[in-house]
Amino acid sequence: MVLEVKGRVEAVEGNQQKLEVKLLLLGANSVGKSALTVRFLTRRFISEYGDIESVNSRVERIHGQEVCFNVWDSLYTQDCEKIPSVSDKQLQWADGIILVYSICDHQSFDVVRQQLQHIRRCRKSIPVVIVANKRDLWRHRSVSDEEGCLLAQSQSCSFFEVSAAETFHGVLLVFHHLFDLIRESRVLRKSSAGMQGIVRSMSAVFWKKRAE
Ligand SMILES: Nc1nc2c(ncn2[C@@H]2O[C@H](COP(=O)(O)OP(=O)(O)OP(=O)(O)O)[C@@H](O)[C@H]2O)c(=O)[nH]1
Ligand SMILES: [Mg+2]
Repeated sequence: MVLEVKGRVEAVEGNQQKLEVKLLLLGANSVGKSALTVRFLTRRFISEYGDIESVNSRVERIHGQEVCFNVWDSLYTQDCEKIPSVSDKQLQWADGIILVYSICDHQSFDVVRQQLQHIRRCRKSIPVVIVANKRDLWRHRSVSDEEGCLLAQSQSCSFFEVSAAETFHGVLLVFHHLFDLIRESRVLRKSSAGMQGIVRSMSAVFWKKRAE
């Protein structure tokens, strides 16, 4: 069951704008999507999380600005027909995506690769961060950090290796980095919409003059 939260609002409180971002966590089973989410939301690692899909929020102040993070911790459907297990609803909802795999599970890396291909087909320029989780289990590593890095580079994503079990700060860095990417992409969208407006008005003037 998905607990829905309020839609995107940029509320104005006093003179301050409150930014709202929607982050979606995807990846195979048991890679640590819930562990990363709970770490970010509560700073805690509680080891067992159950299989509940949910959207939860946390408000933070970043560079003096209030930011509301809405985090959708998804479930991976094992139905082969549905691979890559990313719904249109999820893709339309999200402002940014965290793709998680476990460094001890090469299959989970393959799932991330498939999900990323699907995401790039549907939403070419959405900000994506790839997270290699369970770094503390490096003795059982089956995915090298070069593999993760190369995949990220080839699809214009960022890449982090973390351990939800070990540290809060590494996890915080991932969420803050994705927030920065989303903010940059919004600025870019606004300025390119502005440029398009200028080009449209200039060409209207040009065609009017030619017609005279
Ligand atoms: N050692 C270690 N274990 C982790 C780490 N992150 C998660 N785990 C463990 O991995 C198991 C699965 O973690 P979850 O967060 O439930 O994984 P998930 O991706 O949400 O799994 P599903 O919701 O079932 O798809 C749990 O037993 C966690 O305690 C980590 O960084 N290191
Ligand atoms: Mg989970």
